[in-house]
Amino acid sequence: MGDSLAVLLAELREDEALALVRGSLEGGADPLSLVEELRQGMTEVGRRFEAGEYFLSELIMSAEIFKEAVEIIGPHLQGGSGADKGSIVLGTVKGDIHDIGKNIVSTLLRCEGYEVHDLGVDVEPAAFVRKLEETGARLLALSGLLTLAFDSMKETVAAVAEAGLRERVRVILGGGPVNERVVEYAGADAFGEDAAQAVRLANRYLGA
Ligand code: B12
Repeated sequence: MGDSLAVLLAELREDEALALVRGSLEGGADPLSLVEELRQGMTEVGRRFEAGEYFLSELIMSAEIFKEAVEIIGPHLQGGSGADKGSIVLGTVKGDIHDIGKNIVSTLLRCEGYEVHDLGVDVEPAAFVRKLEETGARLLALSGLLTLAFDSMKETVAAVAEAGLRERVRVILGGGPVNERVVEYAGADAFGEDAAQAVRLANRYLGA
C-alpha cells in the first residue's frame, strides 16, 4: 500500500495526493473521510511549520493542494439531505484570511440542508450585519485562526447587538485556537472544534 492522503498532503506530494483522491472516489470511498484525512495532513503541516521545518511557501503550497483536493471532492458531497433547514451567515472575521476550515464547515452545513451565505475572508463586522438583515438568518458562524481574530469576533458580536439583532441571532465561533474563553470574551453563544460540531450546533440552534 502507498502512503495515506494525510501523508501525501503533509509531504506536499501534489500529483500523488490528487491522484489518490480521484482514485478513492472512483473506488467508492466516503468523501467525508477524505476531507478528514486532508485535515489531518494540514495539522501535520502546521506542526512542521511550528517546528521550523516548513516555511510560509510550504504553508501556501499545502493550502493550494488542499483546495484542489476539496474541489475534486466537492461535487461528491453535494446533494445532501435536500432539506431546507434555514439560513446561516458564515465568514472569516476581519484581519484573518484563513479559510480552509471555514470552507469545510460551509460544505458540511450545505450537505445538511442549510442555506449558507459565505461572505469569504477578512469580513468587516458591518458586512456580517448587512447579510443578517438581508437574509433574516438566525445563525452567525464566525471563523478565525489568528489571535487577533478574537478582537474581530468581539467587534462583530457588538455590531450585531448594536443593530438590534442579537436577540434573534445566535453566534457560534470556530477555528484553531478558539475555546470557551474566547466565547466569553467575544460575547458569543458557543464554539465548535470541528465541522461536525458546527453542524450539531446549527441543529441545536435552528431546531432541526
Ligand atoms: C494553512 C495556513 C495558512 C495559509 C492559509 C490558506 C487558506 N486559504 O486558509 C496561509 C499560508 C495563507 C497562511 C497565512 C498566514 N498564517 Co497561517 N496557518 C496555516 C496553518 C498551517 C493551517 C491552518 C488550516 O488550514 N488548518 C486546517 C483546518 C481544516 O483547520 P481549522 O481552520 O482549525 O478548521 C477546523 C476547525 O477549527 C473548525 N472550524 C473552523 N472554522 C469554524 C467556524 C465555526 C463556526 C465552527 C463551529 C467550527 C470551525 O472546523 C474546521 C474543520 O474541522 C496554521 C497552523 C495550524 N496548525 O493550524 C497556520 C497559522 C494559523 N497561521 C499563522 C500565521 C501567523 C499566519 C500569517 C500571519 C503568517 C505570516 N507571517 O504572514 C498569515 C496570516 C495572514 C492573515 N491575515 O490571515 C499562525 C497563527 C498564530 C496566531 N496565534 O495568531 C498559525 C497557527 C501557524 C503558527 N503556529 O504560527 N496560513
